[in-house]
Amino acid sequence: MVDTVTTSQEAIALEDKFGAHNYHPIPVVLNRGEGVFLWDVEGKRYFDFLSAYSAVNQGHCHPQIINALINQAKELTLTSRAFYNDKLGVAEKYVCDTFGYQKALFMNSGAEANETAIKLARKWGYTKKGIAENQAVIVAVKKNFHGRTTTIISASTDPSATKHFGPFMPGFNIVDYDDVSALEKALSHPNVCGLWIEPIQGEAGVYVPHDGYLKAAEKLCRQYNVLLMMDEIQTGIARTGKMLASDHEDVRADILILGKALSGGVLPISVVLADDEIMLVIKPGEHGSTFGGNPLAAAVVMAALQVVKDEKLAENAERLGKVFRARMTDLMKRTNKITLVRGKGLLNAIVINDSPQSETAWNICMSFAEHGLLAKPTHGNIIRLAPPLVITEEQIHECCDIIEKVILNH
Ligand code: IF1
Repeated sequence: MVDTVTTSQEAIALEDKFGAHNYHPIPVVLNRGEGVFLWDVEGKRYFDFLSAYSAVNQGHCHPQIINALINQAKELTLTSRAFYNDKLGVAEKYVCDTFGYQKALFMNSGAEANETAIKLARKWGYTKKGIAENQAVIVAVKKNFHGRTTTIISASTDPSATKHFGPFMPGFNIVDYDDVSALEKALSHPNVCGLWIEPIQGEAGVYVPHDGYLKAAEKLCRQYNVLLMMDEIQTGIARTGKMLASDHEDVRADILILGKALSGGVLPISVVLADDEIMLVIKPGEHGSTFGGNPLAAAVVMAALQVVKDEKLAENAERLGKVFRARMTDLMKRTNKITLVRGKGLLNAIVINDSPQSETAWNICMSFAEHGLLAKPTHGNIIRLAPPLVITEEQIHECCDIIEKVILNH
């Protein structure tokens, strides 16, 4: 008999006793999601202003995505890549046509997609750029977040991601983000095969680089024959008001890395996109994963992306992001609690006027939850505010009213 929980306290106690303590969640226990809303086990309704870290851009349990999942799940869920299936090629064409690349390599988590990008860039460096074996260097930037594997954290500058997890993978040179001269210096080194960046740094607190930074990075990569590896796992799939955040500067990555909302939050699906000259350096048997490109994921990813297109979610994010930031900017004038609001589309954050070590942002998020809105601080005093992209203007104002009420009374 499977135990069920009937109260939040029971659920929290079970996780505390039997689960690893690798998170410190806001103490709400959710059991239903629909669109922009989540409900807890006591039946309280919340606006979701985290969107599972931008994985449910299409809204929770979108019926078209769920139906694609159910219908495929009744037919075939997994064959492994030892054999072909009738969905993978169709999904590969769909994502290649959607984002304008020649080849797709499906994986599962975002971290796996980044690991795939690292292997692609390195092997391209050795076989195409002529870098000496095991000498390839990937340039990354400070305050990056690309996942939790030991190779990925080898490029991290966040002590909470790296302390006591060494030794680390060599072959990364870390430079300041949003600094073109630092890029020029680093990319000119002949052993550099890739530049690995996020177009907006999500975990760092929705740090938006200066206009022109991405375009300058693309130009320097072309100049020094370096692959631009763009991690759009959090910023992609319409979140920032364009299908890709790179689209705001008309930048085309050599290796495009996607995840999260690629499945609408229904399954772990990630994909790496590149053209033949890069993607074909990996030969049969050199890379893959048991579930990568499974027919269930293939069916889901096409439904999830079709929803983004049909419902014009990028346009909605662009328009309502401006409405949201205008409300927050207005709020900022009436309180000293917020020192900054920043973001693009519906990926935004407010910076709370207190030290990162303080409990202020956490307490504000606890108060948000009491008022029916779920959000969580990132790096202490920054609160990321990122609702599903299906939100309406009326709901944006309702949520801004909640944020305003909490901040002004805090
Ligand atoms: C956690 C952060 C966000 C990502 C970017 C790759 C990945 C992520 C730009 C890895 C994942 C998630 C991971 C999750 C919390 C969340 C997060 F706080 F960790 F940093 F969103 F900002 N590139 N981000 O944002 O993808 O392997 O998780 O599928 O680890 O706590 P993944």
